[in-house]
Amino acid sequence: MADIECPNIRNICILAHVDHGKTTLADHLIAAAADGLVHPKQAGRLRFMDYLDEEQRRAITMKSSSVTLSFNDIYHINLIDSPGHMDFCSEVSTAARLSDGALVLVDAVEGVHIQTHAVLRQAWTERLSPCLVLNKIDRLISELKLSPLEAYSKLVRIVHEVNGIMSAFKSEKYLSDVDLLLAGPAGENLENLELVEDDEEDTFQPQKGNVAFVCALDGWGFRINEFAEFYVSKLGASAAALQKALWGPKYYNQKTKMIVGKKGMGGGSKARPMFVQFVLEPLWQVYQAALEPDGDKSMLQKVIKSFNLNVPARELQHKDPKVVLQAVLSRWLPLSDAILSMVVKCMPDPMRAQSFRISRLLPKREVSDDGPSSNVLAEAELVRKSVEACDFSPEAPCVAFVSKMFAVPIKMLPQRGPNGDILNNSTDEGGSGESDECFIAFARVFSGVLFAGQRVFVLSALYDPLKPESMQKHVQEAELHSLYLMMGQGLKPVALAKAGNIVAIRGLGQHILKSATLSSTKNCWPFSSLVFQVSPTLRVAIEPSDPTDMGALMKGLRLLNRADPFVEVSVSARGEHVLAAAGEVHLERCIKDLKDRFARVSLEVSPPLVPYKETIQGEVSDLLENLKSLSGSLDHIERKTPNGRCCVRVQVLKLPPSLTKVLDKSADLLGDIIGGKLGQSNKSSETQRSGRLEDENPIEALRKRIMDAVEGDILGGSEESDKDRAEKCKAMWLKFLKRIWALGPRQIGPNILFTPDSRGEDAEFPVLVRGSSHVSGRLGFVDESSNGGMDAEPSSVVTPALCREAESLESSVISGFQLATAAGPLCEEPMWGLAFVIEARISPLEGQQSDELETSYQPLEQYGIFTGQVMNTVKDACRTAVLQKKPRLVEAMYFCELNTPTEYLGPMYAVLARRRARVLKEEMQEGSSLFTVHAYVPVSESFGFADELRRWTSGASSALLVLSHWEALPEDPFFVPKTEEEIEEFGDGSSVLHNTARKLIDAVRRQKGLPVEEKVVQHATKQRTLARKV
Ligand SMILES: Nc1nc2c(ncn2[C@@H]2O[C@H](COP(=O)(O)OP(=O)(O)OP(=O)(O)O)[C@@H](O)[C@H]2O)c(=O)[nH]1
Ligand SMILES: [Mg+2]
Repeated sequence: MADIECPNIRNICILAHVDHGKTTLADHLIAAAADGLVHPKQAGRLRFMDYLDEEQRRAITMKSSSVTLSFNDIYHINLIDSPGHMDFCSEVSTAARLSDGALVLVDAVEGVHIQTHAVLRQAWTERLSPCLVLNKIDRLISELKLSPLEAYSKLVRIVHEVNGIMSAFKSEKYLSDVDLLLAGPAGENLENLELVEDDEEDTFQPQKGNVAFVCALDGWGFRINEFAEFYVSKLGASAAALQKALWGPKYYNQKTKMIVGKKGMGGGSKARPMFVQFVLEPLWQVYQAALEPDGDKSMLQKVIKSFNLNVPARELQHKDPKVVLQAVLSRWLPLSDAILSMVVKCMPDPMRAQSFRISRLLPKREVSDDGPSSNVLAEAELVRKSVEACDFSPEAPCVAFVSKMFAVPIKMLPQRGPNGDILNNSTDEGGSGESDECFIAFARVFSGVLFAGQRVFVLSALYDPLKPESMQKHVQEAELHSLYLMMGQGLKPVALAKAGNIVAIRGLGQHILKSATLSSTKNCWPFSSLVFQVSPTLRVAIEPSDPTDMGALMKGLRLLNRADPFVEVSVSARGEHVLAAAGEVHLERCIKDLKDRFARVSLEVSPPLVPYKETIQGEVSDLLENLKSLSGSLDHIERKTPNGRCCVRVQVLKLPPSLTKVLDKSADLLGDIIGGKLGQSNKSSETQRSGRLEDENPIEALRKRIMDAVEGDILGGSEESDKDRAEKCKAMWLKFLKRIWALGPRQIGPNILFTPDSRGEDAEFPVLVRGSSHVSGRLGFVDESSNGGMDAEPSSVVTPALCREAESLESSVISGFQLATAAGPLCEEPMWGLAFVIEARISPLEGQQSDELETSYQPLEQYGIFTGQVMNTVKDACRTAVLQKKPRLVEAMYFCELNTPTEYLGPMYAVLARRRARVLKEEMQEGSSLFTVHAYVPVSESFGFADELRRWTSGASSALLVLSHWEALPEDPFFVPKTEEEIEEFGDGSSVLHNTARKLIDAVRRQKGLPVEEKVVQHATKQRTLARKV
């Protein structure tokens, strides 16, 4: 590796939707370009990169892994195969970070799918140079039986669709660039506008050579370049002209021997584009000749002769026509040559790639470079420059990025070092010697040279070289034990790795949990964090079957947490060990790993812990009614503290749904704003360069989103005639936004506590706990400084002491609200999208009890208890208020994409119906018998969904699930038939009702150990008394 020049290195990954053929393609590349790892005969069937048992068993890739190829003896290609299943999409992020180019595969029959979108976005965000590979061309011929012309239009459509996706990303960037310029200081912008690149050209163009047409299963493939060269002598045109003409509406006029447009063909009906005539038709002929019983076998001989192919007679005379076909095609159009020459030609070497990936990898930091830190900054800038240049000289600062850690059994490690010396693998880095697993870092060197035995700094993503306190927390020193080249599962020891290479590093197991930056100097910024497209949502509780194995389980969970970049291990509030995975397949693999490798004990796994929320019924159109009742203060719950000194009145109403969504989505940002981490006035001129409004002034952006949400919901939902009402309603809401006291639960949730209206009076409880619109202030809805404005209470019983007491009770009211929103009345799940107005009033102590003797010490002693009482009363009142306002259960929904052949539509719909799914759209895929169906499926119904679907459709349907949104069940969980009609329809309630909401609530309550109202005997017949007759 050491003697390969940087310009001859390529780091690439293969990305695609699940099952589009990534691993099959990798097999062929490995068979052709990695010495003896895969025999050419096995290529395409071995699935070399799927070396885990679980991957072979399920036939899907679950992790990304790399292999080093050498092409034409000069190029050194690091190839990373990635998984396509949604559950493992974090592995796509880790693969993309280490690569410079991406081969994006699309199944020519199935076309673009959700994961295709996701991987294209990943490639775009990581600034990879993509090439398109249209795979499974053979299926167009032998399965769909399309004519060459039909196949051509299908391929054109796919290329067009993929380009459409890319151009959407580009225009997003274009718009944000323009925004940025327009937001800058006035005057100088307009002329700069021309600098913004409006790249209208399609990303993928077969004429440019970045699109390949392949059949990975049979090992053939081509770009139009190969055909262009072949036809030079036959058609008498230059290769460059043919290259341009072999795609798109270009025709060859046989008479004039000219390349012409459609018009030039003079309306001849047999005219077909050159790609069809010169590329697809010969291919189709070869297929027909080989596969059809009466095929013209001389056609094969013709191909063999004209291309001078060396096909052994043994293979040509094989009985299986497929073998014959493969023998000819894989020699005529070798797959690995087509792909690897495309990689070498269209993908950048590390030096060029790093020069434009730098802004994503190490974004420029805006810090003033004066004072004592200027040395640090100067060196950090030097490091950045050397990453940008991919400086691989030994003197350059050494920087590498570890994108994930993975576990390898120690016995699998190579026994000998790079020079043939025997390695001592048992001396493992402290701590993990207790297990048989060793942790290896999957990394890329971006600058300098990394060598075994080197000492480096390990910087976590939060490290800041300018903050001394960061030095202790976010940086560690480590020694690199050994370096390896990865050959799929195999590791090949190397002494050093230069910038621009992908390596595996041993010796960091104790220092890195998931990802990190390695650097030879502390004066270096950490690389930007990886972007994951989903978060782990499927949670289960785990415990050992034998309680004495608890220690082993804890150790196992620790190891699993290290070995899997995406799993989350935590301890729940009730002390359970909770494992969160991305989906069922991922979860199953984690449990298997725990049982067989990391913990090695038998485990009990709970049914999935499905998260729910609780809300109340209400439509956007009801909002105005809600608001009216609020000011009339009729519709409230009143509770008193046990000591009778405080009276709490609570009203609850539903927030506009879009507002709830905005609050939920911006939880992190809200946390920062409310916690005071983000100030109001960070709109300085330097930060304006960094990007859109979001980055520039997040508070402003959030405020705008909140206003838009309120406005959109209220005005959007109302009819033309209701415009007046809607306007009024909007004005009222905007007023309410000035009264936000707190959010809950955990200070950031999607529920709001409004400050009470101070106008109401109450003789018995004269002093109001007013609260403050603190959150409104932080969000900029009111001026924080002008907040307050408390005028003295007029009444004579109100003493300053009492006012102070009321003030000190504010935190109790907030705590009560937080507790209530964290655990609703239905099944103690968090509340969702509710607004509370809590009016807590206290009465003077003396007024009531001044005659009594205890008065003198009561205030002191009662003080602590009183705050607790207020808190509990507020909590109870809030929960009761929700119960009174038609409570509803909210469940999480998956967006589901299904693909089914027409004949299995029936069973598929049956499965969907059983799972309470809601179908959004169904679409026949053009030119095939496949239906694509989009639906929402509740998370609670999704377990075993894919398996059931497979069973009922004999494996012909596939489904992919992505977490989508929260949705309230319209059903009333407490519904009992009352009117005559209802009783007629549903029975009198004594027989089992089909109440899904109630069933779900009871299941959660049972899981949490809460009381459940159950009738155990449902159809009891009168029991006989068995009198004992003696
Ligand atoms: N007919 C045909 N089948 C193919 C072709 N390429 C791959 N396949 C089949 O498609 C299936 C999936 O192939 P894989 O290579 O495992 O797909 P993958 O993209 O690696 O799948 P994941 O890693 O699970 O996302 C296998 O059954 C292959 O045999 C092809 O060119 N033509
Ligand atoms: Mg695969």
